[in-house]
Amino acid sequence: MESHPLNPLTPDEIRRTAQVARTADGAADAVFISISIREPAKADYLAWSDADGPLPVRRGRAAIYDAQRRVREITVELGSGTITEDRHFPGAMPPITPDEYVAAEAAVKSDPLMIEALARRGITDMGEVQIDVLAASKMGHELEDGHRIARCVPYLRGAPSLNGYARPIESLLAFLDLDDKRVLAIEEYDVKPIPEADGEYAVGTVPLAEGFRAIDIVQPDGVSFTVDGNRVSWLGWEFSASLEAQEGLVIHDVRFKGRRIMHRASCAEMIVPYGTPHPMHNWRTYFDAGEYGLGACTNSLVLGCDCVGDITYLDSYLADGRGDVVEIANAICLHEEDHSLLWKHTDHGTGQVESRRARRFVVNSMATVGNYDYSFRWNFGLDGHIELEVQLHGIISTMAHAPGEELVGTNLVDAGLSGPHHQHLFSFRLDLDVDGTDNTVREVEAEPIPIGPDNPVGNAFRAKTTVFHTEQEAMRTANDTLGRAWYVGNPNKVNAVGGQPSYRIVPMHGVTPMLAQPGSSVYQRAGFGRNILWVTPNRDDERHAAGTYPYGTIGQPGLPQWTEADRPIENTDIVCWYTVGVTHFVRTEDWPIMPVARAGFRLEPAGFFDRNPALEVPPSDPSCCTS
Ligand SMILES: [Cu+2]
Repeated sequence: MESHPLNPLTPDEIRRTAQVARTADGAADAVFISISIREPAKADYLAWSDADGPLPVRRGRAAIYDAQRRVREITVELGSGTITEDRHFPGAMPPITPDEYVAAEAAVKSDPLMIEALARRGITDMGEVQIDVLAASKMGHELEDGHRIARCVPYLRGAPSLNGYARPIESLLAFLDLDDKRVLAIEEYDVKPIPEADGEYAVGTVPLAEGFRAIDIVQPDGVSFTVDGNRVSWLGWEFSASLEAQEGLVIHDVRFKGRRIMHRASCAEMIVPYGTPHPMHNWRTYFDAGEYGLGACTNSLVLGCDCVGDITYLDSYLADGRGDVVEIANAICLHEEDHSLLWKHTDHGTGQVESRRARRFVVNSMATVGNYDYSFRWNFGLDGHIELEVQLHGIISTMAHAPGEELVGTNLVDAGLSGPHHQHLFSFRLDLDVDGTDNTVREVEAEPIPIGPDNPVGNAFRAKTTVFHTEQEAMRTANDTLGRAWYVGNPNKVNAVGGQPSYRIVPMHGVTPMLAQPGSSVYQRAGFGRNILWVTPNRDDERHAAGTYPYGTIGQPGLPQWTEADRPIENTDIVCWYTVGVTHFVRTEDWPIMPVARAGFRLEPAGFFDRNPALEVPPSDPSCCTS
């Protein structure tokens, strides 16, 4: 059987891509940033999937950092072993790769300046010190010019098993040249006492409660889905799930009951801007996708812990800096969950009860980026909805305080220890193809009608509808009080009642756009966070919301730059970019480890089906339909 064109590269294909890419001019000694599939153009893919066309040519794409410190993306045609593109990204810097992180931490720990600064604070055992290697941001510091730097901050971990975030060493900062693994300078601000907070949460360090009896999830007749490679079929749904080094979990070619809904969906960038003005913290703005890699930081999931029930896992294959294959076993989990009621009614005349259980299909992967752990979950429902949920786990970033110090932009979690305010803003790139490739987006929100001839008794209200014609009209924020939602429809098709078959994007949880000021560095560099919605015409090379390589960027790359042209977006192949956000005012309950926080959005059919598409769901038990 032929391989599905959207399957990620196999280990052999990764090795072949690396081997051929090395033959490019000046690439023999290059460091590999990532190796992934160069996906077929949508037209070629659809010709294959929907029109019996030929299988698209299989291509790999190697992102490299060459000996002349140039970032390039080399496309390799795998069949012929030829290079078909060698694209340069002038001025771009690569992300911090996992192997580089380890070397960087070691370099800071062995630096004489750092050793001396710590000794002045009474810390002489470097084995007790933890160094976080943090993406540098762009703050106008002289060392940012001409160097690919990281800002590195120390914590007093004590024993290796202890939680270093309990003991930040304020205010000490090392500037590391990531290319040379050399400390360029250290900076010190106000020295503060090292907190003596208890940060432990692991088994054996906290008392455990009793009374928890087992919950077991069983599917005695087996699961209701099948998986072929990366392609999943489940009760009318079909889609592919795979892992990409930068974006993490990618969902492809989503169809329900045979109709196309979305060609591609992924996390196109995320930013974590911190909101305290202290110079030890005011530069902290992490692009966790573009500066670290959500795929590169993905965990192996564990049955019975991360996922419970009858689980199917997909392994993933990425590349390390040498171009060798890295296997992430159990990178993606696939399973069904019971999800309360789907629909129910008790006929008050006859007493007849009809109820149906909801179940949902969950695709989940999880990335640990420094102190945070993000779970990306795509949930599919029997009523045709898709829900994206980001779960935020992990340990807050911490800050130490002197007794009596005024707190600005941060909340205490323990004596002398606080967690600065921050946001997590994730940009989801949604290449929606609702019932076809050409779509139009319209905003719908509630609007009261003034009392008058159209509304004589004052009860009436309407669904105010605004069609977006060009990109700048579609830069929008959420408005929960008006129930604002965005309908993506196919204007070339008509449903049973004369409307456009549509899916609507509905915000879940409150979403606050970026709070950093227009004059700030992060407002420019992570401009996607200014809006909750953006709509652009679909372009293959507009994949990452803040540019492909955000490390050390200046200006406002990505969405703000592309949308300056104010291109038409009506009845064409469009991409919606939705900003999922959490504004995190840290609570004492977030210490020493956070209970899960959630954010996300839903895609709901709205005039896509002519009736409730879940009528056909059978009762789960005979007692669900009795009078
Ligand atoms: Cu947070």
